Amino acid sequence: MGILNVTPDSFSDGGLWIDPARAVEHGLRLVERGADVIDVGGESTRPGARRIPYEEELRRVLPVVRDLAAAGVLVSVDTMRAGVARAAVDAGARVINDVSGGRADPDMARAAARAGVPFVVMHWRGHSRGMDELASYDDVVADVTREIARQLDHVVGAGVDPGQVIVDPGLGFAKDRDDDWQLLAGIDALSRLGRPVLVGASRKRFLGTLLADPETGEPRPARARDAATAAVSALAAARGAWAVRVHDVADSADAVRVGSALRAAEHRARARTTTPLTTTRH
Ligand code: PMM
Repeated sequence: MGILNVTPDSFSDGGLWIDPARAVEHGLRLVERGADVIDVGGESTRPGARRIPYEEELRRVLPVVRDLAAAGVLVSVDTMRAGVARAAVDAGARVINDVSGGRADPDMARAAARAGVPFVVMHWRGHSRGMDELASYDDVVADVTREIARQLDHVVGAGVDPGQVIVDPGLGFAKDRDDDWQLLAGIDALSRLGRPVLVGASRKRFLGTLLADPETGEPRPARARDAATAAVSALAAARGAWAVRVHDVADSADAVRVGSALRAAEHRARARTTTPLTTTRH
């Protein structure tokens, strides 16, 4: 899943694609580089970000969704607003990606149900301005899995087909960096909810901290975190993630192939060890 932030202030690509024509061009480039889905968002969710007006979000997102969909691209809309999701689906979006998992807007689950498209339910505890204070867990993997399961029940209760739900641990959203690593190590627990898992690690803080300058302790700048992002993509695919949401698509597309090949080899090896040692041939 290629990221297309049509925002002036996203943490790593803010301002680059605010012009709709350039945004569409970039989306098409990401498809050429191997993206299966382009995730178009008009509102930054970086830590501390303020919300933008509804009309502004619509104005940013709709022309880009419309043009990419018309070009045959599978478009996902990254929004917490039911109205934006509805308008984007009318304009051709085929996935709704709500970082709040239906919690920010009480109409979202119903809108997703009516739209009948895949719906990403991400783990979320609150809006960006105060989310860092909400990063408190007893056992982050168990707590996040339980909270997503509760949200899954909620959206299914509102009419969403459970077969259309994709779950996402929400790396960096009300998580500290150890939480992010724990959640990556715990993808299996999330997979046991029986839904495809989406992982969004691209250029996030926990990678910047991991790669900090050894002399100064300065985190690695966001745009120099793509190799680490690709490494996470390989590991996520090896652990059975359904998709990774990334800025730099080409390297992650290769990395996902590496991870998937490893996973397939592991399955074959397991199948061999569980096959009876002696077989009778007729
Ligand atoms: N992260 C961001 C935005 N949208 N959607 C999903 N499903 N999962 C994520 O982890 C996620 C998201 C923030 O990152 P960005 O500002 O680089 O887009």
